[in-house]
Amino acid sequence: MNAILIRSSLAAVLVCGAVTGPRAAAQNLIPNPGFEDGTVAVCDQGILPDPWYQASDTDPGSDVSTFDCATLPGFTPALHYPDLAAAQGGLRFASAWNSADERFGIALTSTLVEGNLHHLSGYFTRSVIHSDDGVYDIYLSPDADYLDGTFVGSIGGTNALGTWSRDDLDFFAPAGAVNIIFNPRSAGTCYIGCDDWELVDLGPPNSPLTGNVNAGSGPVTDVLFVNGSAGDANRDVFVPTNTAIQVRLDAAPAGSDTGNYVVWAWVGPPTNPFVLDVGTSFLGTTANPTPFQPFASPQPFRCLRGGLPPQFCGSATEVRAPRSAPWSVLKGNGLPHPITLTIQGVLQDLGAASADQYSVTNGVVLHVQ
Ligand SMILES: [Ca+2]
Ligand SMILES: [Ca+2]
Repeated sequence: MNAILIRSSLAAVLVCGAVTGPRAAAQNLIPNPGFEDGTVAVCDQGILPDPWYQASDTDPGSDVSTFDCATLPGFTPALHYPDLAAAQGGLRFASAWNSADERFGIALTSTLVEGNLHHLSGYFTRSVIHSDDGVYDIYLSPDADYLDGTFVGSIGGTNALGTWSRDDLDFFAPAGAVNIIFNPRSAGTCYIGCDDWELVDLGPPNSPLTGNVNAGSGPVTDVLFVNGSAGDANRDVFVPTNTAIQVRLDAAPAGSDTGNYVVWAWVGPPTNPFVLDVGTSFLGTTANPTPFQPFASPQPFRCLRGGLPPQFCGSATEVRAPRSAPWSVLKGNGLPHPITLTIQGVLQDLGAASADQYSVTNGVVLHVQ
Protein backbone atom coordinates (compact mmCIF):
# COMPACT_ATOMS: atom_id res chain seq x y z
CA MET A 1 0.00 0.00 0.00
CA ASN A 2 1.12 3.50 -0.75
CA ALA A 3 2.92 4.92 2.30
CA ILE A 4 1.67 8.40 1.53
CA LEU A 5 -1.92 7.22 1.53
CA ILE A 6 -1.36 5.52 4.87
CA ARG A 7 -0.01 8.75 6.29
CA SER A 8 -2.94 10.74 4.97
CA SER A 9 -5.57 8.37 6.31
CA LEU A 10 -3.93 8.29 9.73
CA ALA A 11 -3.78 12.04 9.81
CA ALA A 12 -7.52 12.07 9.20
CA VAL A 13 -8.06 9.71 12.13
CA LEU A 14 -5.74 11.45 14.52
CA VAL A 15 -6.15 15.10 13.77
CA CYS A 16 -9.03 17.14 15.10
CA GLY A 17 -8.83 20.66 13.70
CA ALA A 18 -5.86 22.35 12.16
CA VAL A 19 -2.41 20.97 12.67
CA THR A 20 0.20 23.48 13.66
CA GLY A 21 3.94 22.97 13.63
CA PRO A 22 5.09 20.30 16.05
CA ARG A 23 7.68 22.46 17.78
CA ALA A 24 8.25 26.07 18.72
CA ALA A 25 9.69 28.39 16.08
CA ALA A 26 13.43 28.18 15.50
CA GLN A 27 15.82 29.67 12.97
CA ASN A 28 15.12 28.66 9.38
CA LEU A 29 18.32 27.15 7.94
CA ILE A 30 17.10 27.60 4.32
CA PRO A 31 17.76 31.12 2.94
CA ASN A 32 15.28 32.65 0.48
CA PRO A 33 12.83 29.88 1.46
CA GLY A 34 9.92 31.30 -0.55
CA PHE A 35 11.91 32.19 -3.73
CA GLU A 36 10.92 35.88 -3.34
CA ASP A 37 14.45 37.31 -3.28
CA GLY A 38 16.99 37.21 -6.06
CA THR A 39 16.89 38.41 -9.64
CA VAL A 40 15.35 36.52 -12.52
CA ALA A 41 16.07 38.38 -15.74
CA VAL A 42 13.25 37.09 -17.92
CA CYS A 43 9.74 35.67 -17.69
CA ASP A 44 10.76 32.23 -18.86
CA GLN A 45 11.50 28.75 -17.59
CA GLY A 46 14.80 27.27 -16.47
CA ILE A 47 15.79 30.02 -14.07
CA LEU A 48 16.05 30.02 -10.27
CA PRO A 49 16.73 33.08 -8.09
CA ASP A 50 20.02 33.09 -6.15
CA PRO A 51 21.15 31.44 -4.01
CA TRP A 52 19.05 28.54 -5.36
CA TYR A 53 20.91 26.56 -8.00
CA GLN A 54 20.20 23.94 -10.64
CA ALA A 55 21.35 20.61 -9.19
CA SER A 56 21.30 18.81 -12.54
CA ASP A 57 22.71 19.35 -16.02
CA THR A 58 19.24 19.58 -17.55
CA ASP A 59 18.74 22.57 -19.85
CA PRO A 60 16.67 24.64 -19.23
CA GLY A 61 16.18 22.94 -15.82
CA SER A 62 14.09 23.71 -12.73
CA ASP A 63 11.81 26.70 -12.78
CA VAL A 64 10.57 29.55 -10.64
CA SER A 65 7.01 30.65 -11.38
CA THR A 66 5.61 34.10 -10.59
CA PHE A 67 2.12 35.54 -10.34
CA ASP A 68 3.35 38.97 -11.45
CA CYS A 69 6.11 38.90 -14.03
CA ALA A 70 6.26 42.70 -14.28
CA THR A 71 7.07 43.02 -10.58
CA LEU A 72 9.06 39.87 -9.94
CA PRO A 73 10.01 37.96 -13.10
CA GLY A 74 9.55 34.22 -13.49
CA PHE A 75 7.74 31.58 -15.54
CA THR A 76 3.96 31.81 -15.86
CA PRO A 77 2.01 29.50 -13.50
CA ALA A 78 -0.95 29.54 -15.94
CA LEU A 79 0.48 26.69 -18.00
CA HIS A 80 0.89 24.06 -15.28
CA TYR A 81 -1.26 25.48 -12.48
CA PRO A 82 -4.31 27.13 -14.13
CA ASP A 83 -6.53 26.76 -11.05
CA LEU A 84 -3.97 28.03 -8.56
CA ALA A 85 -4.90 31.51 -7.32
CA ALA A 86 -1.61 32.53 -5.74
CA ALA A 87 1.73 31.36 -4.44
CA GLN A 88 1.64 29.97 -0.90
CA GLY A 89 3.56 33.11 0.08
CA GLY A 90 4.51 36.19 -1.95
CA LEU A 91 4.52 35.95 -5.76
CA ARG A 92 6.87 33.09 -6.56
CA PHE A 93 7.22 29.34 -6.10
CA ALA A 94 9.43 26.68 -7.70
CA SER A 95 9.02 23.36 -9.54
CA ALA A 96 11.20 20.58 -10.97
CA TRP A 97 10.14 17.97 -13.52
CA ASN A 98 11.19 14.41 -12.70
CA SER A 99 10.94 13.19 -16.31
CA ALA A 100 13.56 15.72 -17.46
CA ASP A 101 15.83 14.81 -14.52
CA GLU A 102 15.47 18.30 -13.07
CA ARG A 103 16.66 19.00 -9.51
CA PHE A 104 17.39 22.11 -7.48
CA GLY A 105 19.37 22.83 -4.35
CA ILE A 106 20.61 25.51 -2.00
CA ALA A 107 23.46 26.02 0.47
CA LEU A 108 22.13 26.12 4.02
CA THR A 109 22.92 29.03 6.34
CA SER A 110 25.23 26.71 8.29
CA THR A 111 26.46 23.12 8.34
CA LEU A 112 23.92 20.91 10.11
CA VAL A 113 24.87 19.51 13.50
CA GLU A 114 25.49 15.84 12.84
CA GLY A 115 23.07 13.54 14.62
CA ASN A 116 20.66 16.30 15.65
CA LEU A 117 17.00 15.85 14.85
CA HIS A 118 15.86 18.24 12.09
CA HIS A 119 12.39 19.19 10.92
CA LEU A 120 11.74 20.12 7.27
CA SER A 121 8.42 21.50 6.06
CA GLY A 122 7.06 23.09 2.90
CA TYR A 123 3.92 23.69 0.85
CA PHE A 124 3.07 21.78 -2.32
CA THR A 125 0.77 21.85 -5.33
CA ARG A 126 0.27 19.63 -8.42
CA SER A 127 0.72 20.36 -12.13
CA VAL A 128 -2.21 19.60 -14.45
CA ILE A 129 0.25 18.60 -17.19
CA HIS A 130 2.57 16.31 -15.17
CA SER A 131 -0.14 15.16 -12.78
CA ASP A 132 0.98 11.79 -11.40
CA ASP A 133 1.65 11.10 -7.71
CA GLY A 134 5.12 12.21 -6.72
CA VAL A 135 7.42 13.49 -3.99
CA TYR A 136 10.66 15.37 -3.55
CA ASP A 137 13.43 13.09 -2.31
CA ILE A 138 15.63 15.06 0.06
CA TYR A 139 19.42 14.76 0.00
CA LEU A 140 21.81 16.42 2.46
CA SER A 141 25.24 16.83 0.95
CA PRO A 142 28.64 18.42 1.67
CA ASP A 143 28.56 19.87 -1.89
CA ALA A 144 26.09 20.69 -4.66
CA ASP A 145 25.99 17.11 -5.98
CA TYR A 146 23.21 15.02 -4.50
CA LEU A 147 25.16 11.84 -5.33
CA ASP A 148 27.72 12.92 -2.70
CA GLY A 149 24.93 13.31 -0.16
CA THR A 150 22.66 11.22 2.03
CA PHE A 151 19.01 10.51 1.28
CA VAL A 152 17.05 11.39 4.43
CA GLY A 153 13.44 10.95 3.30
CA SER A 154 10.71 12.26 1.01
CA ILE A 155 8.27 15.15 1.27
CA GLY A 156 5.46 16.71 -0.76
CA GLY A 157 3.26 13.66 -1.34
CA THR A 158 0.34 15.76 -0.08
CA ASN A 159 0.35 17.76 -3.36
CA ALA A 160 -3.06 18.27 -5.01
CA LEU A 161 -4.42 20.23 -7.98
CA GLY A 162 -5.34 23.88 -7.55
CA THR A 163 -4.42 24.22 -3.89
CA TRP A 164 -1.48 24.31 -1.47
CA SER A 165 -0.96 21.71 1.24
CA ARG A 166 1.76 21.38 3.84
CA ASP A 167 3.97 18.37 4.37
CA ASP A 168 6.73 17.63 6.91
CA LEU A 169 9.77 15.42 7.25
CA ASP A 170 11.95 14.70 10.29
CA PHE A 171 15.43 13.28 9.99
CA PHE A 172 18.76 12.93 11.79
CA ALA A 173 21.44 15.08 10.14
CA PRO A 174 24.29 13.23 8.41
CA ALA A 175 27.90 14.44 8.76
CA GLY A 176 29.04 17.55 6.89
CA ALA A 177 25.62 18.44 5.48
CA VAL A 178 25.60 22.02 4.18
CA ASN A 179 23.61 21.64 0.94
CA ILE A 180 20.02 20.47 0.62
CA ILE A 181 18.96 19.07 -2.76
CA PHE A 182 15.39 18.45 -3.90
CA ASN A 183 15.03 15.56 -6.36
CA PRO A 184 11.52 14.98 -7.76
CA ARG A 185 10.40 11.35 -8.03
CA SER A 186 7.31 9.72 -9.52
CA ALA A 187 6.37 6.38 -11.02
CA GLY A 188 4.90 8.52 -13.79
CA THR A 189 5.54 12.20 -14.36
CA CYS A 190 5.38 14.95 -11.73
CA TYR A 191 6.19 18.66 -11.55
CA ILE A 192 5.33 19.56 -7.96
CA GLY A 193 5.15 23.25 -7.14
CA CYS A 194 6.72 24.09 -3.78
CA ASP A 195 6.98 27.18 -1.60
CA ASP A 196 7.90 28.44 1.87
CA TRP A 197 10.43 25.80 2.88
CA GLU A 198 11.52 25.66 6.51
CA LEU A 199 14.31 23.60 8.04
CA VAL A 200 14.93 23.84 11.78
CA ASP A 201 17.29 22.08 14.17
CA LEU A 202 15.39 20.36 17.00
CA GLY A 203 18.58 19.52 18.89
CA PRO A 204 20.02 16.22 20.05
CA PRO A 205 17.49 13.42 20.14
CA ASN A 206 16.65 11.76 23.42
CA SER A 207 17.64 8.16 23.81
CA PRO A 208 14.98 6.39 21.78
CA LEU A 209 14.03 4.46 24.92
CA THR A 210 13.26 7.65 26.87
CA GLY A 211 10.07 8.46 24.99
CA ASN A 212 8.47 11.88 25.24
CA VAL A 213 5.30 11.45 27.28
CA ASN A 214 4.43 14.78 28.95
CA ALA A 215 7.18 16.65 27.03
CA GLY A 216 4.80 19.48 26.15
CA SER A 217 3.93 20.34 29.74
CA GLY A 218 6.65 19.10 32.08
CA PRO A 219 9.29 16.43 32.68
CA VAL A 220 9.25 13.39 30.38
CA THR A 221 7.53 10.63 32.33
CA ASP A 222 7.71 6.83 32.22
CA VAL A 223 4.36 5.16 31.62
CA LEU A 224 5.36 1.64 30.50
CA PHE A 225 6.51 -0.85 33.13
CA VAL A 226 7.37 -4.54 33.33
CA ASN A 227 6.92 -6.07 36.79
CA GLY A 228 6.65 -2.54 38.14
CA SER A 229 9.94 -1.37 36.65
CA ALA A 230 10.84 0.91 33.74
CA GLY A 231 14.27 -0.72 33.82
CA ASP A 232 17.76 0.19 34.92
CA ALA A 233 19.89 2.93 33.31
CA ASN A 234 19.86 0.94 30.09
CA ARG A 235 16.12 0.25 30.40
CA ASP A 236 16.80 -3.44 31.00
CA VAL A 237 14.43 -5.57 33.10
CA PHE A 238 15.47 -9.15 33.94
CA VAL A 239 12.92 -11.89 34.66
CA PRO A 240 13.66 -15.65 35.12
CA THR A 241 11.93 -18.15 32.82
CA ASN A 242 8.56 -19.49 34.00
CA THR A 243 8.10 -16.45 36.25
CA ALA A 244 5.12 -14.09 36.13
CA ILE A 245 5.41 -11.11 33.80
CA GLN A 246 3.16 -8.10 34.33
CA VAL A 247 3.14 -5.33 31.70
CA ARG A 248 1.53 -2.07 32.77
CA LEU A 249 0.69 1.07 30.78
CA ASP A 250 -0.23 4.11 32.88
CA ALA A 251 -2.20 7.11 31.69
CA ALA A 252 -0.12 10.17 30.81
CA PRO A 253 0.30 12.47 33.86
CA ALA A 254 -1.65 15.28 32.15
CA GLY A 255 -4.35 12.78 31.15
CA SER A 256 -4.83 10.40 28.26
CA ASP A 257 -8.34 11.54 27.24
CA THR A 258 -9.97 8.37 25.88
CA GLY A 259 -6.79 6.35 26.52
CA ASN A 260 -5.92 5.46 22.93
CA TYR A 261 -2.64 3.58 22.68
CA VAL A 262 -0.54 1.03 20.83
CA VAL A 263 2.27 -1.11 22.31
CA TRP A 264 4.73 -2.92 20.06
CA ALA A 265 7.07 -5.81 20.94
CA TRP A 266 10.17 -6.59 18.91
CA VAL A 267 12.32 -9.68 19.27
CA GLY A 268 15.80 -8.68 20.40
CA PRO A 269 17.35 -5.52 21.85
CA PRO A 270 16.88 -2.06 20.31
CA THR A 271 18.98 -1.82 17.15
CA ASN A 272 17.54 0.68 14.67
CA PRO A 273 15.98 3.91 16.02
CA PHE A 274 13.48 5.75 13.83
CA VAL A 275 11.62 9.03 13.87
CA LEU A 276 7.88 8.44 14.07
CA ASP A 277 5.89 10.89 11.95
CA VAL A 278 2.18 10.29 11.58
CA GLY A 279 0.38 12.58 9.19
CA THR A 280 2.03 15.96 9.66
CA SER A 281 2.95 15.33 13.28
CA PHE A 282 6.26 14.41 14.87
CA LEU A 283 5.34 11.96 17.62
CA GLY A 284 8.78 10.98 18.90
CA THR A 285 11.61 8.53 18.36
CA THR A 286 11.17 4.78 18.65
CA ALA A 287 13.92 2.27 19.46
CA ASN A 288 13.15 0.19 16.36
CA PRO A 289 11.13 0.80 13.18
CA THR A 290 7.33 0.66 13.44
CA PRO A 291 4.71 -0.40 10.87
CA PHE A 292 4.93 3.20 9.58
CA GLN A 293 8.39 2.32 8.20
CA PRO A 294 7.42 -1.04 6.63
CA PHE A 295 10.62 -1.36 4.62
CA ALA A 296 12.91 -1.07 7.65
CA SER A 297 13.76 -3.84 10.09
CA PRO A 298 13.31 -5.21 12.64
CA GLN A 299 9.53 -4.88 12.60
CA PRO A 300 7.45 -5.60 15.72
CA PHE A 301 6.20 -9.20 15.91
CA ARG A 302 3.41 -8.54 18.45
CA CYS A 303 1.12 -5.55 18.88
CA LEU A 304 -1.45 -4.41 21.46
CA ARG A 305 -3.88 -1.76 20.24
CA GLY A 306 -6.71 0.28 21.79
CA GLY A 307 -8.64 3.03 20.02
CA LEU A 308 -6.16 3.49 17.16
CA PRO A 309 -6.59 2.24 13.56
CA PRO A 310 -5.16 -1.10 12.36
CA GLN A 311 -2.31 0.64 10.51
CA PHE A 312 -0.63 1.09 13.90
CA CYS A 313 -0.12 -2.67 14.08
CA GLY A 314 0.60 -3.23 10.39
CA SER A 315 1.66 -6.81 9.79
CA ALA A 316 2.48 -7.50 13.45
CA THR A 317 0.28 -10.13 15.10
CA GLU A 318 -2.31 -8.42 17.27
CA VAL A 319 -2.68 -9.71 20.81
CA ARG A 320 -6.06 -9.34 22.52
CA ALA A 321 -5.62 -6.15 24.48
CA PRO A 322 -7.41 -3.74 26.84
CA ARG A 323 -9.60 -1.15 25.11
CA SER A 324 -7.84 1.85 26.62
CA ALA A 325 -5.04 2.96 28.93
CA PRO A 326 -4.36 2.72 31.83
CA TRP A 327 -4.15 -1.05 32.03
CA SER A 328 -2.01 -3.95 33.17
CA VAL A 329 -1.85 -7.48 31.80
CA LEU A 330 -0.39 -10.47 33.59
CA LYS A 331 1.15 -13.58 32.09
CA GLY A 332 1.14 -15.71 35.23
CA ASN A 333 3.42 -18.47 33.99
CA GLY A 334 5.85 -16.11 32.33
CA LEU A 335 7.76 -17.38 29.33
CA PRO A 336 9.32 -20.87 29.17
CA HIS A 337 12.45 -20.02 27.16
CA PRO A 338 15.09 -17.28 27.34
CA ILE A 339 14.31 -14.38 25.02
CA THR A 340 14.97 -10.63 24.77
CA LEU A 341 12.07 -8.35 23.84
CA THR A 342 11.98 -4.59 23.26
CA ILE A 343 8.63 -3.06 24.21
CA GLN A 344 7.49 0.49 23.35
CA GLY A 345 4.36 2.26 22.15
CA VAL A 346 2.35 5.39 21.50
CA LEU A 347 -0.06 6.90 24.04
CA GLN A 348 -2.68 9.60 23.84
CA ASP A 349 -1.24 12.40 25.97
CA LEU A 350 -2.86 15.75 26.85
CA GLY A 351 0.61 16.95 27.87
CA ALA A 352 2.27 15.92 24.59
CA ALA A 353 4.65 18.12 22.62
CA SER A 354 2.78 17.03 19.49
CA ALA A 355 -0.21 19.11 18.44
CA ASP A 356 -2.08 15.84 17.91
CA GLN A 357 -1.65 15.00 21.61
CA TYR A 358 0.09 11.68 21.13
CA SER A 359 3.51 10.74 22.54
CA VAL A 360 5.94 7.88 22.20
CA THR A 361 6.18 5.98 25.50
CA ASN A 362 9.39 4.97 27.22
CA GLY A 363 10.75 1.63 26.05
CA VAL A 364 11.64 -1.36 28.20
CA VAL A 365 14.04 -4.15 27.20
CA LEU A 366 12.79 -7.37 28.79
CA HIS A 367 15.32 -10.15 29.25
CA VAL A 368 13.79 -13.52 30.10
CA GLN A 369 16.69 -15.68 31.19
CA1 LIG B 1 6.93 32.29 -2.41
CA1 LIG C 1 11.82 22.97 -16.34
